[in-house]
Amino acid sequence: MEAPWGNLFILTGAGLSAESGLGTFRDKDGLWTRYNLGEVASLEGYLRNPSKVLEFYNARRRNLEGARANAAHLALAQLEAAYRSAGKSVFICTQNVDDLHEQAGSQGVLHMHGELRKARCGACGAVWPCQGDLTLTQSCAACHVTGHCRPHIVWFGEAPFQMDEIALRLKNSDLFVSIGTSGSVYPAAGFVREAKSLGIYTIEINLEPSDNAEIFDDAFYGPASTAVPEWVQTLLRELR
Ligand code: BJW
Repeated sequence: MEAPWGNLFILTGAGLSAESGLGTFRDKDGLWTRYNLGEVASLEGYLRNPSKVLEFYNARRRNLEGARANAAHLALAQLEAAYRSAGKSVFICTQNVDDLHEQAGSQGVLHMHGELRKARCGACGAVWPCQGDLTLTQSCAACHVTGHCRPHIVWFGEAPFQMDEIALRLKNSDLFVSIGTSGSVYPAAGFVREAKSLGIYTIEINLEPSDNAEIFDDAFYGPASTAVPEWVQTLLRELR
């Protein structure tokens, strides 16, 4: 396939951060093998037992404290900087709620499923940075209502963030790359089909074939910390 590309749309998932010690959702030791996703990742679960849901995300936030961007995050940031200098663009749309892309130096990352280090008021919608634990006794700094603080996370049944911006970026890209995602959660899992229908070349980089593997034009399988830097080096060589 003709390269180098002009505008890259990169979709990332839990597999990208797995080697930073954050774990995935659906692998054999994944979060959903230990927790009931309906209980901890839905509005209904939160309304039934808010303390349990806040504690689930408080523990995840604490776990994030020691996490460092790995070679895959760093390679994507390097790719973005090189593309920018060459007048091209790399857009990262992540399903991840960690901040490892930002830690690696990527700019303008879109977190379609929210961010662990932000909280939101369920009453007025105000969003603020959140480093420590969220509790039910906290009140919102904007509307002063107590007991409605929640993590700034997109739960099942809720609309992912900035879908219009995502659609626009996808339409304007000429290469779609999916990294470290099982392709089982929509709407993100549908992006590859959308890209194909727009005539965009598609690549998957994952530990193993995802649920959508047969749709991609090309694929590289292996741990993200080696597969992503190798792929990035190929693109950087083509750029020179
Ligand atoms: C490695 C690796 C290494 C490991 N190197 N790789 C029926 C049909 C279609 C849709 C639906 C349906 N029923 C319900 C729906 C909709 C629903 C949905 O998709 N459900 C499915 C379960 C079927 N979706 C929603 O409800 C979404 N909202 C929605 O659709 O609203 C309607 C709407 C759409 C558009 C516009 C307006 C309105 C919301 C989804 C919210 C997802 N939330 C979660 C949890 C919150 C965040 C958190 O707590 O952290 O987001 S679920 C969880 O899954 C998390 C992730 O972002 C998401 C995706 O998971 P991901 O990243 O793919 O992780 P894994 O574990 O699944 O895969 C990891 C992969 O990495 C594996 O393949 C490994 O092999 C690989 N890997 N180690 C490289 N070292």
